[in-house]
Amino acid sequence: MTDPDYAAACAIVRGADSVICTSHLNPDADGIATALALALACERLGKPARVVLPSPAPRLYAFLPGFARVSAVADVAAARRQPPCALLIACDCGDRERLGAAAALPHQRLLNLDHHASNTRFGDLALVDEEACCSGLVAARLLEHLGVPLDRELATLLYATLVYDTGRFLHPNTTAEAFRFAARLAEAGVDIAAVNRALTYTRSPRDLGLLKLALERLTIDAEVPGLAGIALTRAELAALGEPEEWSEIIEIPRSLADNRIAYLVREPLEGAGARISLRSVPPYDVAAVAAAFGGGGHRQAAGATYPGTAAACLAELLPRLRALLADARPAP
Ligand SMILES: [Mn+2]
Repeated sequence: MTDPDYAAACAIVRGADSVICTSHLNPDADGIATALALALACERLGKPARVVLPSPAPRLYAFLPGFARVSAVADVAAARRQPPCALLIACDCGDRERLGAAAALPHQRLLNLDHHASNTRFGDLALVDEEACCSGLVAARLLEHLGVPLDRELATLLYATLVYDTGRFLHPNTTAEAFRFAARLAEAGVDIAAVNRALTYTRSPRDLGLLKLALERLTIDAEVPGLAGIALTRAELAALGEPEEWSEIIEIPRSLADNRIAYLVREPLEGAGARISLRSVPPYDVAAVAAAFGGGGHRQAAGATYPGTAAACLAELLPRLRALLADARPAP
């Protein structure tokens, strides 16, 4: 792991006369708000900047400053038709494939700004800080190098990335640095309670219907303590429709006392296969399990896509998770 080269990233941004900021497929608050913050900062530097995502941004993030400017490209052809830019900045995206159609946006150079340990270092420059609790913190450090001061709008965007990626200051990435970052953002004028409300009280009646279904499908593993999860089939989801955001469903198994690994396996309504989401407490490295399925992520939060049904996926996934729980010994 090499130290992130902020000076080099700064030079790339300074040298670009137009910028597009993007993020991964099914972007979350860290990806969207980091992209918005960087676009806003580029404009403060006098550069035209756009935010173009590979899939639509969930409406629940409409409170983010500048959200109305976010657009999405439906496919590679639509991406190729976009006006070209000098610099494409990929935010919070661990590998090129996760950029989806956004990888086809016409650009001269690609800056990969991220904090995933599994980042493949794609692009002309990889500004990857594995120690950072969120991509927003990497963006904040880049803004410092660029000499863009934190105003209320920028700070609100960055605070949203921090609250989201730390699970409201709950996950192991909630470090002293995370709190220092929060304090700086609060001092810049963020309405902390308003952002927390906007990121927390977001459920629609359909979301609650899905929570009900997920609770009914909760399985506490009979073989290994500390393992629990939920599997949802396409047929089960068809009546409800997919939520904009899946992240709270896996919180159900995770919320069990003494849970060590939580999983969610779901068949998407559109397309084949099943999506795997994994969460763990240290020292259990679920990124390694996700990697075995061609995915990636963080040691304590990772995901992958499986080519078969949810049932077939569980048949392969559960033995691996049980083995991980049996093998790993907590650090002394
Ligand atoms: Mn992130």
